[in-house]
Amino acid sequence: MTTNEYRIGETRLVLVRGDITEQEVDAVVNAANSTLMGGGGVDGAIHRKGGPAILEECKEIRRTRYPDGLPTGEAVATTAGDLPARRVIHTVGPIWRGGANGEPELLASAYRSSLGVARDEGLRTVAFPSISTGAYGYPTDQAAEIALRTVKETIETNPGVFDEVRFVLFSEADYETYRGVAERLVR
Ligand code: AR6
Repeated sequence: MTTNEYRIGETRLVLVRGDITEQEVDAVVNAANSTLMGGGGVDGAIHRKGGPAILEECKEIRRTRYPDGLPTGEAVATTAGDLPARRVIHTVGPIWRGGANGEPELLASAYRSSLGVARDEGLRTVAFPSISTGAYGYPTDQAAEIALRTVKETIETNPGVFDEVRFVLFSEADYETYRGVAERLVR
């Protein structure tokens, strides 16, 4: 298996090439949209493999907490249904519109909020996909820079909270992009 491991204090930062739905972790993060009603890419795979219990809980969250949808950059947790993870943390990354419309801050917020939900629920191992770089069109090199910098900062400001934060990259090219940034930022 293709994998690279780094250390930030007591926390492992791991890059793996693989499928987010197969991760045996406390929480997998879903690259969702504001409706929380499912979609393609990571979102489609999570709902398909996790089964209907996830959508049922998303509907309840919409009804009770977010009638207008989950805002970009925020995160909520549900059951992971039939997935090997314990929980799914749904977050919404920004749609790329050229980069001058708050995209970097919103993407950082999606990572920070997801780790905040994990911390609040005591979820110590968390797996992320590359948020916003599929259907939402965020350039992968720029997204990797924000993802890794934000996760590193969040781990550093929350010592002892996370055992492992894992990035699960679907393609070899994405994996190499994240690895190149990690070698510079985390090494
Ligand atoms: N495991 C890991 N990574 C994956 C998987 C998987 N099973 N499937 C795709 N990727 P995307 P976004 C990669 O489009 O850009 C949905 O319709 C993919 O190659 O899933 O945040 C939602 O409902 C890419 O590198 O998320 C939203 O409407 C990365 O995951 C919208 O797409 C993210 O691609 C969100 O778009």
